[in-house]
Amino acid sequence: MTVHVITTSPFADQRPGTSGLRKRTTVFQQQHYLENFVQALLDVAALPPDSTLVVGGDGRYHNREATETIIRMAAGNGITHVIVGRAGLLSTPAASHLIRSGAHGGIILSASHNPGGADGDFGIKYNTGNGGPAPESFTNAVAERARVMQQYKIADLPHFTLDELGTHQIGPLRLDVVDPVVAYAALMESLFDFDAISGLFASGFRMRFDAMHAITGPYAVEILERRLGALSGTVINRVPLPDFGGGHPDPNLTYAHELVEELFGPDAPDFGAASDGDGDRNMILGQHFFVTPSDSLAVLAANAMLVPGYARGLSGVARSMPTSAAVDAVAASLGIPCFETPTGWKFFGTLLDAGRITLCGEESFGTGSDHVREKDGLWAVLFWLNIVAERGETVEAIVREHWARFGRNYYTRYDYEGVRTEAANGVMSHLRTQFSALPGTMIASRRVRSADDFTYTDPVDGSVSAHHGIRLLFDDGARIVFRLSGTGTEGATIRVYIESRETDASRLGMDTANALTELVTAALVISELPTRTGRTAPTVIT
Ligand code: VG1
Ligand code: CO
Repeated sequence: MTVHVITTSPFADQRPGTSGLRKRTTVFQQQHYLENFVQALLDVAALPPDSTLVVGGDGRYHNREATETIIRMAAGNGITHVIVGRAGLLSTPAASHLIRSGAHGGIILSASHNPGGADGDFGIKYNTGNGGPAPESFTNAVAERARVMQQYKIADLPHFTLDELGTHQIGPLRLDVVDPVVAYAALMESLFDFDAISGLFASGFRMRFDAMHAITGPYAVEILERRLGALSGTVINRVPLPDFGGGHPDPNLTYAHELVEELFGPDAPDFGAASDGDGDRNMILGQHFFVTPSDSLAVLAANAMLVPGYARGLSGVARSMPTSAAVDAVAASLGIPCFETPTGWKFFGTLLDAGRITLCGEESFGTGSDHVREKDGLWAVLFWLNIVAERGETVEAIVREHWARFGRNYYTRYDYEGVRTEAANGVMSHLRTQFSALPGTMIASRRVRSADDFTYTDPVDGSVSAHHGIRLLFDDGARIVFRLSGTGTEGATIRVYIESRETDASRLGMDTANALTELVTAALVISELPTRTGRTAPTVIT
C-alpha cells in the first residue's frame, strides 16, 4: 500500500459549530477541503494504529465519495479497521451505537436538518469512543489544527466497494461493511416492549411516520412495519434521496407539512411522527394534536417506568438551556437531579457517561437516553408507542393529564433565518447593554429577575463554556432566550425562545400563541429585532 503525503494549505473557515462542520456542498467539494478537515480530526483523535473507526452518513449528496475518501485517509493514517454502513449509510444514533460496540471513534457525515443536494449543505463531525460528539476541548483543537494544515495522508488502496456486506481485506485495511439497520433494531428490541406495541397495531391503531426522504426510511420500515406489524404504507417518503426530494429534512410543523396536514385532517391516524436528515430528531403528533419537544421529554420522564428499558427508574435528567422547564417539574416530583446544559448534544456526554442522567433532550425535536450518546429519533417514537400501548390512552389525553399533574409550560420558538451577520450581532449586543438595567423592571406584566449570558460549568469535568445564549428570567418562571444558531451556513439565524409557566387548572388549555402574545411582543421590543434586521415575521414558528 502506498501512502501519499499531499501538500495542502489551510482553509480559514474550518471551525466546527453546534454539531460538527457544516458548509455548502460546493465548499466541501473544493480540492483538499474535506481532506484537510479529516486530517485535523485524525490528528487530534490520535488513535493508536490498531484502532477501529466507524464511518457513515445520512446519504445526502456527496456522502459516498466523502466516505471513500475518509476510508483511504484512515488507512493512510495507520488505522487498520474501519466499520462502514452499506453504501456509506448510517443514521447518527446507529453510528453512535456501533462506536459504543467496540470502536475507538467515528466520523459521521451529515448536515442533519439542513437541506441537501449539490446546492444544499454537507457536514462532518467526529464522535469519540463513548459514541458521542467530541467535546468542545476536542473541536477547539481541531479548529486550531485545521488553521495550520500543511499536508494530509491518503492511501492508494486496491479497488473496494461499499455495497457488499461482509469483511473485506483491502491491503492492510480490514473493512467491515455492515447492514446499517440490524444492530440498531436489536438495540431497540432490548429497550421496548415490542409485543405490547405489536398488540397496539394489531388492535387497529393507525400511525403515519414521515421519513422525509432521509436516512430513517429503511430503519422505520424494518422496525415499524416488519417487526411491529404496522400497516404497510405507515412509513411515507421512505426512500432516502441525495437531495431529500428537494425538501428540508427538519421534522417541524413547517417542513413536515404533509404529515401535519394528515394528522390535523379528516380521518386522521392515531399517531404521527417524523425524523430528520440523519435520524436523530423526532416530532410527535397525536390525532389533531402537536406535542412540543420540551413536553415530550417531560412526558417520557414521567412515564419511563412503564418501559422495560427504564423500569428501574431514572438516575437524573438534563435539558438544554433554551428547552422549557417542563421536565424540571417531573424531576422535582421524582426526587432526581435535573441539569441545564448549553445547546448541542456534546454537552450531555459527561453526564451520561458518569451515570448522572438517564434521559435528556432539547427543544429542537431532540430526545435521547444513555442507550447511545446521540439524540435518537426512532427511539423517541418507540418510547411514545410503548407508553401509549401501556396506558391505552390517546397522545392528547396523556399530555393533558400531564399538564394537570405537573403544570404546563407554554412554549414557542421563533427562527429568523438568513439574517445579515452584523444585524444579528447587533441584536445580541444591544441586549447585552441592558443586562444591568433590566432586573427589577416590569415587562409583559411580570418582574424581571435576572438578565445574563448563559455560562455552563460541566459538573463532571469542571470545564467552562461561555456565551450560550442571552436569558431574561422572570419571577413567575417565564423566560425569554435569544441565541445565534451554530448550524446554519448562510448569514446568521437568530432563535428566540419564549416560555411561561402555568399551574392554574383553569388556564391549562389555552392556545400557545395567545398565552405568549405579551412575552413575544416584549421580546421583539427589548431586542429591537424587527428594526435591526428588517424582519417583520420569523421564518419558522415552532
Ligand atoms: C440546532 C439546535 C440544537 C441541536 C443542533 C444539532 O443547533 O438548536 O438544539 O443540537 O441543531 O441538531 P443551532 O445551533 O442551529 O441552534 V441536528 O439534528 O442538526 O444534528
Ligand atoms: Co439531526
